[in-house]
Amino acid sequence: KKLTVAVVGATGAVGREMLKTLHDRQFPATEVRAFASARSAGTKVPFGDDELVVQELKEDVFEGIDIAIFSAGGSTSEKFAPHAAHAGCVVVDNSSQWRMDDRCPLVVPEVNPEHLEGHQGIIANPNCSTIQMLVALKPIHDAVGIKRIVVSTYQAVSGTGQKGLEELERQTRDLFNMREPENKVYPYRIAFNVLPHIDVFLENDYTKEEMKMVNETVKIFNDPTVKVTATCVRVPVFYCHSEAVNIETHKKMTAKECRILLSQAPGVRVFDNPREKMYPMPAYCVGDDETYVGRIREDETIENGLNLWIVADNVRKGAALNAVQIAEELLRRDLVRVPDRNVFMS
Ligand code: A2P
Ligand code: 11C
Repeated sequence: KKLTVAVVGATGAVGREMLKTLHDRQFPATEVRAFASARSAGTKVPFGDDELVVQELKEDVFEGIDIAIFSAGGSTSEKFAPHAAHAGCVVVDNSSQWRMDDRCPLVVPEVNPEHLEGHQGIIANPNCSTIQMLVALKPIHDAVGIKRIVVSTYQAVSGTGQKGLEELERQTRDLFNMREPENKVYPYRIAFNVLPHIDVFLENDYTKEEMKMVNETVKIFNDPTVKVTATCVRVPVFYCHSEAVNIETHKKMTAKECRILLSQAPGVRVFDNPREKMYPMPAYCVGDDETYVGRIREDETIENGLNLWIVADNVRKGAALNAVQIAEELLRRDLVRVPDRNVFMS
């Protein structure tokens, strides 16, 4: 059966990984098309052993496309996703544009795949920091109920896309060559530095990235009683976000019980043996699909609490892989269709 898939933003850091993920997982597409801005039209991007010619994204390109996976920024999604849905093409969107829209399910396949039922044409892929945290916390929430989450992140520059990767590389080179590094992407130097600032500051003095973790968690868990507070930090690492997570639960769970529970959880790999110096680190998790969890300890300052250290490849599970898994789940559930093509056109 014919199945045409598009990657929008195919020249970007996430878009390239999406093409690689579709190929590696042998996604059953009969045709894959690559789109980006007019700047890249006619250039080529790798797809397995082949190359795809990049086409310019326009409003009328979606006719005949069944699924479009977007990773081209919020404004591109805002403008083009409704046209895709209008053409009967189901959108899986990696930007923050549609995440909190009531019409759009926000899905991590290991956590809330059932939210895909009844979708109206646009499905949102959560923020990378939220995805890896919830893959690890969902089994704990189901077992003992999570009351409160306190999270601090250590986020890689690839979260900013290709330009973030280039900035860290260039600044590192400049410093080694005794040149003053220029800040083009971040407000301050990222090489050999740490920035407690991701995305824009909001009225409440939190950043947008921090509030994404708060609001997306409530929507994905479908549980307004879960309290989340976050500090999001950019570190000079190319790939993989790390998170120090403290949770308070309704019922007691020991560290040992947590290790056993998570070792059976989908998408999770427990990597935790202090005596053997085993704990997850970005340099060793790059390119992997799993969310790694280590440093599992009981919080000795409260009755029912745990500390965890969670690491995952932000470009893979945090973006490309999660989006492709959503597409796979849509196929499995026979949901590759748009019931009403006008929902997003007003
Ligand atoms: P292009 O390379 O043509 O600019 P990253 O997050 O790594 O910076 O990648 C962003 C992706 O989004 C790129 O593929 C980029 O294409 C694409 N993109 C940015 N703006 C647009 C637009 N207006 N229309 C289509 N694609 C866009
Ligand atoms: C970062 N988490 O690491 C961001 C990237 O809302 O999709 C993804 C931003 C988003 O900078």
